[in-house]
Amino acid sequence: LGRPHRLRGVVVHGDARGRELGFPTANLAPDATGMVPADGVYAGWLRRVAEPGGPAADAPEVLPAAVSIGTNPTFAGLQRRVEAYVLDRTDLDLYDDEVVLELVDRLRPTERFDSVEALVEQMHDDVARARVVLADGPATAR
Ligand code: FMN
Repeated sequence: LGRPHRLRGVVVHGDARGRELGFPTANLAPDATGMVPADGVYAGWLRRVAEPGGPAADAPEVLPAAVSIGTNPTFAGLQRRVEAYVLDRTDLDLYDDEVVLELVDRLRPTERFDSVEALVEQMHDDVARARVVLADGPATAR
């Protein structure tokens, strides 16, 4: 992607389906600022902004994530969503937090799967690839 795309927004409630799939996601409010790139699945970093409206650089936590941008066609969704699964963190509660997503690499286009099982299988693969992309850690001075 060259320079990483950045998106910023408040985490809102999605359809609460992600938890059932084994991949709970933080859904960004639809008015998230920043240029929303093409639909697809991305590897990136999620930063919790310490102070609402404050600088993202102050984020105490930088967490690796697999990010989905799209209408969730497998579930016949209509709204375009930006949602992030923080790797290995099924315990995380980010609701109402302001976060910044830094997209590092695009893994694939969004697809409509014929079954939930097929989607979940693909998500496991996405997570494995995101891990490889993010293995070197976040760039520090940006
Ligand atoms: N949904 C699709 O319909 N097609 C996809 O190709 C797709 N890829 C995804 C890849 C990842 C890594 C993640 C985290 C989500 C993906 N999704 C995809 C979105 C899921 O359908 C969505 O996270 C799930 O339905 C939960 O939605 P909810 O947070 O609104 O409950």
